[in-house]
Amino acid sequence: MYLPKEAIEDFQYQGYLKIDHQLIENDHLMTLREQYDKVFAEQMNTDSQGLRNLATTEGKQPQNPIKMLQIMEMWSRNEQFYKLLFHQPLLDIAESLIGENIQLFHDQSLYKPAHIGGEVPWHQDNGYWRCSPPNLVSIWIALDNADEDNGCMNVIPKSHVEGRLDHSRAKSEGKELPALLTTNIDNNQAVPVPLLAGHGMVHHCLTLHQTNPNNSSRDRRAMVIHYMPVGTQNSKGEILSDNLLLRGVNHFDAE
Ligand SMILES: O=C(O)CCC(=O)C(=O)O
Repeated sequence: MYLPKEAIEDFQYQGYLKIDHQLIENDHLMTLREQYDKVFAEQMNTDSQGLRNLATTEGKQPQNPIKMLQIMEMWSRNEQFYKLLFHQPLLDIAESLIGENIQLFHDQSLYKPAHIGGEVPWHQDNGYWRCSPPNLVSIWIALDNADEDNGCMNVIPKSHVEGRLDHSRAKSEGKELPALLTTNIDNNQAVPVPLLAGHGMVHHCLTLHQTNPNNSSRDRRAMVIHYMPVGTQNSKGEILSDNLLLRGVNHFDAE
């Protein structure tokens, strides 16, 4: 289902949009949760670099109980997450916002376990990526109900119009978090975006957003897919011609 004109205008104005319909039906959701847990279990049992704890500070901290867990490129690890890239309700939203020729920038799972889930500080995605033109969009999908108690998304409406801000290494109790960037902002304007499981929200790559720690007794499993229009360049000015084509045509594909 393509987004109606009013929803597209709302996204363009606010820099984010809470999708008003369920994106992942219940049976599909159960399968995704099962496979999500399977990938995490596989990664925890190997020495691979696949699983990162973004809450780990610089220097050895073996006792660090806080966990903001991330696995990149879920699509390359599990067939269900590969199929999710082509899930029509998601691609229809992406097409409504960035046009018919869509490539994957990347995907990631972001897991805040109950009681010990760490935060993700304020940032713009393009503070990390530095892509141009900055027209990428991300669909954040709740696999569990996500609310203010277990770390739903918070956004600063209209922040995407101010361009890319300077980011620096985030810190926790004075120590740097090597995997996380942040930017100084006044969060009085922050708006929480609670979502039921199977629902999603979309944000622009310049929209400021953040998630709080999960001190609740409920897990918060989420999946994010970052989409880019064909022709997007990386920070070195190179066209990302090889990224997976999800819909439409890639005029830059050399093959
Ligand atoms: O899921 C989270 O906790 C953070 C999400 C985020 O930063 C993103 O989707 O870009």
